[in-house]
Amino acid sequence: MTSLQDRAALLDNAAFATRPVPQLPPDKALSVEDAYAIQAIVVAHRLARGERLAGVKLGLTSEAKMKQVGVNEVILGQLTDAMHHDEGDSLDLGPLIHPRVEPEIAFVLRSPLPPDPTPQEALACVEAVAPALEIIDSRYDGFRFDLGDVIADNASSAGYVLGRRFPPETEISDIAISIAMSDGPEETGSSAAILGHPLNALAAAGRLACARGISTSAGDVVLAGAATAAISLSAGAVVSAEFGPLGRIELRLS
Ligand code: OOG
Repeated sequence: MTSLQDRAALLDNAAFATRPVPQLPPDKALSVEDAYAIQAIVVAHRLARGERLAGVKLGLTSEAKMKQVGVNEVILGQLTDAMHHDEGDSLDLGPLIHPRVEPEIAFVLRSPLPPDPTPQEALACVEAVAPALEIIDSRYDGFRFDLGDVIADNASSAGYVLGRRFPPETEISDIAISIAMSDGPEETGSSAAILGHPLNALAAAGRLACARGISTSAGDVVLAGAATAAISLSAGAVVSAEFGPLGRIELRLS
């Protein structure tokens, strides 16, 4: 059995070298405990290279996503400042393996999330709500993984873009969301698909973060998880996502 450090180094190198690695065979499947320990080391490698923590993301909070990857549990990953892109940017796909994009609801925190908040208590920690795109990129061959693999791989985190910010009390319970690539594929869903309400995801982020010793702070971004299945990205295309009253986000890919 390779050590947790070795497994983390393997995943970190896979991202760095843009070369995927095989998922672990079923008889070597990681416990959730070990998987989060590996994630912590993967993130520590990024911080050692000068990146700063920027928040957390939830994954697999909608049926569409769970079905797409065959994993049925909500997972937590960590965001760094290097993953942040502005809407006007052109996203260079070169450093990514087989990136996908998904539409999300994001929260910007005004104060840390408490350990096990109700959705209302979590809302009290919010400075702003915003539509968002998340770029995911599995470090595993063929985007194939089990629960432990994907947690260890920092929940496939690779990038995010925030749209316009709205006040915390903005109605977000059932917003129609669609995402499309200029070269074809498209997905539609609703913010209600995110654990029934994105605030349930925010509360889950507080619970999961605390359980794994991850703290959140004012200014952090929390991504609530995708409302639709993810779409593969291709260079030269443009991604556009519509979030009804929250507006739209466009991202050019190069
Ligand atoms: C796992 C991460 C999923 C989400 O929003 O559901 C995720 C994956 O699909 O690679 O970020």
